[in-house]
Amino acid sequence: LELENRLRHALDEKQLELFYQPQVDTLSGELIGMEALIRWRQPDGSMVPPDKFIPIAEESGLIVPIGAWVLQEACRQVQSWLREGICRVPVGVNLSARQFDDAGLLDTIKSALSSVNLPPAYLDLELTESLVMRNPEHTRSILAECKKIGLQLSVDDFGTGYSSLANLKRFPIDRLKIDRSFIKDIVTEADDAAIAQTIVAMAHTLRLEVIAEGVETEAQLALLRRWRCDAYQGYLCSRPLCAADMTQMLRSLR
Ligand code: G
Ligand code: G
Ligand code: MN
Ligand code: NA
Repeated sequence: LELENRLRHALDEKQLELFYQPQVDTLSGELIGMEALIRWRQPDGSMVPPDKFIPIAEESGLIVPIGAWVLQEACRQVQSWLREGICRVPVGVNLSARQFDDAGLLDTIKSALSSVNLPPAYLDLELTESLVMRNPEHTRSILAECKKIGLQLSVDDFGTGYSSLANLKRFPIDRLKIDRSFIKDIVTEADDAAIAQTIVAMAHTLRLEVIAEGVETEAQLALLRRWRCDAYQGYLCSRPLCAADMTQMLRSLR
């Protein structure tokens, strides 16, 4: 409860901040997108990692106003990069189940976009596999609305749930993100390599784009290239960067 009160305060006191992690094409190395990741900067400068406070935000319902802030801030930042002419890629925003069940979600998204006049294709919603499968009919109708608006849709942490790709195909999604637990040992474990390679091949059969998460080494990247995995995200390219550092990176790419 203590942490919950401090978290409520954090939102009002502007202690929350978004970091951005680049997503790059495996073959060309070109930037194709980025993921927004929330951080809580304490008054003393220390950072609380999201796994410490997102669960509390979810239980308390604070994730709804926090998530609305994340959508708003990500849209504002990308629009500012667009105006400067240094960014032409979408930003991925993570959504929790609780936000998905909130009747105001679509209005929140639309107003985040329209308040800064951001074209919807620059916003990529990241939904976990378990969120999608939890209430398939509800999910399908919301996702259909999202596609009608023109948003991008990604399935995050793919492989950790129990759904098959065939099941996912019934939803209007654009891309899969292979969970980093499957990428971690692809160089040394033949089984993990087989699973990851199969996910890439099946996703392509279903015309989904594939992003590998948690890529840390050149050897992992070499395998992903061989399998024609479209893009990756991970420390090999960059850690999540604060907005100022991301701005510098974008300027250096121009
Ligand atoms: O940034 P980090 O690598 O520590 O992220 C840890 C977890 O926190 C990730 O699983 C990510 O999905 C989650 N997370 C980060 N930012 C957000 C956010 O804005 N909203 C939600 N719901 N989860 C987030
Ligand atoms: O939303 P998701 O659960 O996919 O969150 C991404 C998480 O993965 C963030 O906490 C981010 O900091 C972390 N991450 C990103 N790249 C790497 C990486 O190369 N290695 C590891 N171990 N973690 C990573
Ligand atoms: Mn994510
Ligand atoms: Na993930």
